Amino acid sequence: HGDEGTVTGVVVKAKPQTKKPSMYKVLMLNDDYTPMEFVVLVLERFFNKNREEATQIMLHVHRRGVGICGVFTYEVAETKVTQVMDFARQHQHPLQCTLEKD
Ligand code: TYC
Repeated sequence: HGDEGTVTGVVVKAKPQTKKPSMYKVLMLNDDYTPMEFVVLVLERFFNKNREEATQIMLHVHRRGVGICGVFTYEVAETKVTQVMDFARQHQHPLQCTLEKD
């Protein structure tokens, strides 16, 4: 009797009330038919790249097969992909763009 054993405590940690959203990469894929100039235009128009940055990304995709256009929250990334795919289709280019969790 007397001692009923050690009382173990439960550690309660304050949870941060904000959490960072998951981020998504928008990827551009190479193909044999889309003109280089069109890819540069897409990177300038939809990803706010200047001519030099856009050219570097385009050449990276051309040589390596895939490249990163930018990293965004899911909703923004999905909107970019849709905009690029619609724009490419309007111009009858096979350019492909996709999204991948960061
Ligand atoms: N490979 C294309 C060509 O030689 C250029 C190109 C680059 C196409 C990047 C798509 O995402 C791309 N005309």
